[in-house]
Amino acid sequence: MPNQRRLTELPQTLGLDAWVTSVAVLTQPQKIVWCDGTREEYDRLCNQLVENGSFIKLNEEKRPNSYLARTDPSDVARVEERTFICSDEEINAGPTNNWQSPDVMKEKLERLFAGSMRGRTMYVIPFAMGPLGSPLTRYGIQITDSEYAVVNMHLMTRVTPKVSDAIRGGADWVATMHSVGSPLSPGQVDSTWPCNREKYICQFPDTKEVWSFGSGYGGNALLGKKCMSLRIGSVLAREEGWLAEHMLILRMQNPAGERMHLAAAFPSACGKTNLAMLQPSLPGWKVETIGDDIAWIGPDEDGRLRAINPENGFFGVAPGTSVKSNPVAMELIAKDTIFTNVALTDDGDVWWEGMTKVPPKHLIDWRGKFWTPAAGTPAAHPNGRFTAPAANCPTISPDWEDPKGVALDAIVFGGRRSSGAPLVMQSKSWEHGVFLGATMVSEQTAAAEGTVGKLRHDPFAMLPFAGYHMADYWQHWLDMAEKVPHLPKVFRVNWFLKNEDGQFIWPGFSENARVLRWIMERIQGKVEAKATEFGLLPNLEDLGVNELELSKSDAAQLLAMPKDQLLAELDDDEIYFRQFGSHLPEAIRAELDLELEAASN
Ligand code: OXD
Ligand code: MN
Repeated sequence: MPNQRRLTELPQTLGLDAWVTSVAVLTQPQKIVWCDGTREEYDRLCNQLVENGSFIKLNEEKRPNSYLARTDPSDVARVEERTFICSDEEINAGPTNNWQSPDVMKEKLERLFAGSMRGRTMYVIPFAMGPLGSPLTRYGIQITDSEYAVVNMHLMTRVTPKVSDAIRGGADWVATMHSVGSPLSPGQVDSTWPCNREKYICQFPDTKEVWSFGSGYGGNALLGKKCMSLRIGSVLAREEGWLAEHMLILRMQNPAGERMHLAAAFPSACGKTNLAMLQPSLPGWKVETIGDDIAWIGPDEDGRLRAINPENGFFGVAPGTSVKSNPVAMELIAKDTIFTNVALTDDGDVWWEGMTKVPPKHLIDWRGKFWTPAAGTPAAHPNGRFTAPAANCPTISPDWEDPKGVALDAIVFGGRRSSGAPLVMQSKSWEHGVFLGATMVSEQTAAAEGTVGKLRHDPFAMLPFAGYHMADYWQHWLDMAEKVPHLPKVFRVNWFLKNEDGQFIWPGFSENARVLRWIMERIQGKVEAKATEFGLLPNLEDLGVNELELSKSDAAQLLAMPKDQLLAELDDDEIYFRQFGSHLPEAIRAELDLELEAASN
């Protein structure tokens, strides 16, 4: 390789091939491989990962074509503290993002990337987010020195040379580069999970670039997902008049064959995958899965919002997934799956907390250590994951790759709240719906580094993913009212209410179908709701609560909104909103004032 040179020109100006060369000049890999997305390539890289000890091939009879990876214990989740929005102007990143000036950050990154791929292969992955041919689909290129990232990108995106051909032919693209930051000197034995203690996940929204350094895990390393589809995606969406959202998409069908489509935003690890694959407890009702994590939503010619899932697979949280909580996911991951940071059984299969009531007598835990139930530590990491192709999902909708997407009837917001937020509520209006999204609060989970269980504001479940000023993002949502005559109805749900004994009140999982049925019947005008100043509530009988074994007091708590708690939360929202200054949309301020007044009376 020639000597290193600074990357002064933008990828899109340089052109794809010259950019790839310039990255190689900087990072000094041993060789460059252009990925073709074929099965042969996937198998070859998986075999290579097995050979160097990074992958364990699972028992072919129990879990065909599947692998287990164990990360370095310091590289187990998204690193929000190390994630930066490097917009030209600091104000455009807004107060909820880490910001650094693009010039300063690029200088720092160039130093880190210099020689960072020595002794490794540099892969160039041409990928599409969205089905090829959809007007909503966008192209990206990921450069990476991680075979683990390549095979996961194979499952999560559409990797094809058609994308590089289209880019060379002038199509727009997002340039993303990734290095685990662990160069190899000649003869050095590689670690099974190369990474670097120093990590940077940097988005450059003005130039549509992503630079990710030091981590090999999930959203830090699979750059089509959070970095491109949400952080850069939200910026593209704002510029072009659409929405890039942290939402699942599903279709629900009633026994009469009538359908509704909904997109639902929940923070990471709050059950989006379970809801997307719901098996309704209600006879004759059916759910089809369209996506479980990201929705790209745009107006159509009929004045409606339509959504596509830009991903090609599922990167789901394994712990807690079981035949009871998500039988569909259990079938999905029965083959062709990459597991990360879960436990290995004696017969070469996987296990995690919650998969079975009684754990196996011994296991190898996610750190590779001998484990028994007496260990006192989880056998699987709480953010252990499975990566599986969407096409293997038994409930995948026949229309999930429809280039037009599906027309949305409902938008749902949800969080993990033990009290204060009722099981379900409909917004009073679009503006009130945006207010409900903006005031989302949820208990933190293991999907990101931080204190699990701590309540945090997570507006629209986009706190870690909005690529620009959060309050401007709310305004963009509000502006949809002028562009889209037939907007979806907006709802907020909370499956996680607990009673005084700390027990979950709502049975959840398949019984969540009762809430979706109510949402559908509201949209169809089939059921009444109780109007309150804070939103529209169901009548318990319309949820069929009497068919569940709930105590009277538990049932009453499902829809409780104690005014003192409401007031305290609204006061907290008011303080939270202060950081947005003059960017806070007037409509949001007005909704807050209305609720504050109502709660004080
Ligand atoms: C995810 C996340 O991986 O939100 O989807 O962390
Ligand atoms: Mn997510």
